[in-house]
Amino acid sequence: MRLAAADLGASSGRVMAGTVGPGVLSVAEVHRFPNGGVRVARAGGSTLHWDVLGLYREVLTGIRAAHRDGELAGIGIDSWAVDYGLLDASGALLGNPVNYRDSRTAGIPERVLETVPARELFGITGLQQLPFNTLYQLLAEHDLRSAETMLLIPDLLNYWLTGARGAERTNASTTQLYDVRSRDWATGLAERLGIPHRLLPPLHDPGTVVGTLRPDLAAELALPELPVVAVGSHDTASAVVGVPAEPGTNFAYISSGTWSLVGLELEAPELGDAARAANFTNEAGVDGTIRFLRNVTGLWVLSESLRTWQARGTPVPLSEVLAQAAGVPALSAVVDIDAPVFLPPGDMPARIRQVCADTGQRVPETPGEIARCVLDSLALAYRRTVRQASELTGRPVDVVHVVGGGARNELLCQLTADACGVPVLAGPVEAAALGNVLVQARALGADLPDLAAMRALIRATHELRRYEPAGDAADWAGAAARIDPGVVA
Ligand code: LFR
Repeated sequence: MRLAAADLGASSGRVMAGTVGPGVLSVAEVHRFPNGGVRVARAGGSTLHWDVLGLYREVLTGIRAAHRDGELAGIGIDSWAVDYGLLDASGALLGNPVNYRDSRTAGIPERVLETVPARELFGITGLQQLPFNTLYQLLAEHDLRSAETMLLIPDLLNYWLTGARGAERTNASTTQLYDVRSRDWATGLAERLGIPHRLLPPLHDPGTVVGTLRPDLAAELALPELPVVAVGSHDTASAVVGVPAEPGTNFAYISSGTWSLVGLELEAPELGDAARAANFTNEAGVDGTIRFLRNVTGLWVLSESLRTWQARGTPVPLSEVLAQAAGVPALSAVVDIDAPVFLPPGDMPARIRQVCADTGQRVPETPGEIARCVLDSLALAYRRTVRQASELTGRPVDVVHVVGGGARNELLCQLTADACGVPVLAGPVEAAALGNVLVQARALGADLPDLAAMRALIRATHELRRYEPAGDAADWAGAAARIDPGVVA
């Protein structure tokens, strides 16, 4: 069975052609395109948007390209979470979707917490506090009166493909308007905060066929009226499907890309005070699982650094930066990579230097030193998060699976093993696309009864790379104490 999987990340999107059959699983990229924020002026400032029409066009180009090389049986889209388009009563898009790194929600979380205390909000939604949660973004809208429906990005693209509107559960669970226990919209919460619940469309599970390509669109693209399947439409949910863990192992995962999503797969949400205080989230996974994880600022800081050097007219290729970083002594300077200062786009090398100077450390200067600081700091954040996840749930972690683009970064994988003190199994790089095609394949009749079967197929068809922990654990404990003196190693 051939399937088109569109996987849209914050920095790039791609359409992959996937093949699934007994003992067969592969994905091949047929179309890749850049993505990112587009800043435009408004009265008194500017807003950071996405180019959602451009993304739709690229997805169509990719689907056509995938079909050209062999009959497709279905289409599935996953993307980053939380962002959305608003439709009016006629189904027309109202305004251009705003990028979650825009600052429009400044001050809003604090206001919400005055109405709904943090403990209550977490008790309902199980969600981490991030300034860009959909709830906060909706409250930053100037006017919701003309809006009839809110569609998260993959649901919006599915709507344009099929004409069918709905909300796929894994992504809906990132809105902070979803009740993680009842698995329904938290309509009471929405009403209390002044968000009309008509905005929240009917929910469906990953694996639902949402519709078929609109006849006029199919004709325009010279495609059959293919089924469009709601996959784990949150990219992280698809990536977690793609974590090739052996049944019965105590594993943590890191879905490593623009963000690093670090956590465990649970059967039920963990809604205790300690989880809330540690800012863990309980996002819905495929097949009723819970993604108990924390957002660690990921390779974003490195990609923004590369962008800064490029803009300065001193571009350095990633491979060269990483080679230089490997030669820099370990843990010379570390930062709390999750600090809010690293969230908005901008000159990351300058911010890193500033933080290192402020904390009395050796200030990294060269691209290699900056990159080393980022990678050491990421590994340190992984160490902290894996330990916290284990403590909060009482589950040991014996292995860390790294999936996504970061699985290619050998230095980072080794540092992750060293910092966490357990082996790292790296790969597949294409976990999100694989999770996307596996859920589609099952919806369209493939014999993949559960996550275990899907993961077994990944293990049988993809090679993983193993990194054993090395070095002195005390060095990591010391570095942890450097950025957070409250931490007891
Ligand atoms: C990763 C991701 C994260 C989400 C962030 C913002 O691509 O989807 O899971 O917290 O992007 O949407």
